[in-house]
Amino acid sequence: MTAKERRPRSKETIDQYLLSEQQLEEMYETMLLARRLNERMLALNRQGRAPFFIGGTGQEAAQVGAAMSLKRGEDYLVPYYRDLAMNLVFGMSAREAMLNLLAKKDDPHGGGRQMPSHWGVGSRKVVTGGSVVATQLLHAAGIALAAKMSSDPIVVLTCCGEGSTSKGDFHEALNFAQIHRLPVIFYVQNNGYAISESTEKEMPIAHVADRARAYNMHSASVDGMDAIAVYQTVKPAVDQARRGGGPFLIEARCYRLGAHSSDDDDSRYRPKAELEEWTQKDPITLFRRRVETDKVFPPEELDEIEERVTAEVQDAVEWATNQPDPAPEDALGFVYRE
Ligand SMILES: Cc1ncc(C[n+]2csc(CCOP(=O)(O)OP(=O)(O)O)c2C)c(N)n1
Ligand SMILES: [Mg+2]
Repeated sequence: MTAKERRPRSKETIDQYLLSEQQLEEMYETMLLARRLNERMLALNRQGRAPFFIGGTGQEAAQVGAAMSLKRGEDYLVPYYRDLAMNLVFGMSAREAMLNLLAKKDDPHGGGRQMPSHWGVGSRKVVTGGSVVATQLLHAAGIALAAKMSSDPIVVLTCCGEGSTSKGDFHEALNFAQIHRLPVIFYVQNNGYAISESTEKEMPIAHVADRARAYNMHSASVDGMDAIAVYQTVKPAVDQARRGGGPFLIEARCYRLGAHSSDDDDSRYRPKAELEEWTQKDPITLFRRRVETDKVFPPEELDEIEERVTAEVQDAVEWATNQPDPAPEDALGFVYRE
């Protein structure tokens, strides 16, 4: 019997968290799965088995807490390239994540023809984007406009980094969304850097959330290293947007614990002491400490989740490695109608 089965289960909501025990378990497992996948993906890149990697290490709480606020199968997710954990919440498996990284034929995000981390699966309402940052915010505003015009009670959540909020697309999207009071959440993961540039060099204000004032938009800034705080902030905003309350700008203050991508050396621009300081606030460690201290889960139950996740990632790598590559003759297909 597993530790979970041995423990008497409570169906009651854990009041202080505003989340059920099942949701808290999902939160931990998904954050951990994203972390272990990102670690393996970088290792595969270093082994020469994956051409490119861009990850969300350090941003798991920001992503999982926000994605869990949405209605899966109904609401739209218009993610950016670091949102692996959000995609896991929306139904992506570890095997699928590896199909995408290794550019395999059966990768549902583009059949091995797209860059890794450009996720999009129509049936899940996850919409793919381009590599040009912030363009997805306009797509999200458009989807929200269509929903409003057809009285469809859905919410669109779209993501970008803080660096992307200095681009025109961000401002156009917010302006349009507020004028038309669209059901869209602009969710900015402020991870301290845009490649090698720190936040002070990207924008002349301290908080991304302050940008909302220019558009008379609701806004919030939340500790993005705390998954529970993120959920408690994003969920009411999603509910409000669904009720016709208009858009919301939410900033999740987090930190990019890894390099920008597999192609950059962050030791050349990032102070070591700064990285060490933020490592102490690792969102997954913090979550585990909190649910252990509050006796929501006993340590052995969390250990079992860790073992399950490790096995899942190992299986995913082995399985995906043996899946077929796209046929070379398909390289010229799927561009024009055939
Ligand atoms: C318009 C445009 N300019 C530059 C780039 C190159 N680029 C890719 S990611 C990135 C950094 C974006 O930083 P931020 O928005 O903070 O997101 P983060 O990568 O930190 O999560 C840049 C400059 C791009 N993709 N598009
Ligand atoms: Mg950034």
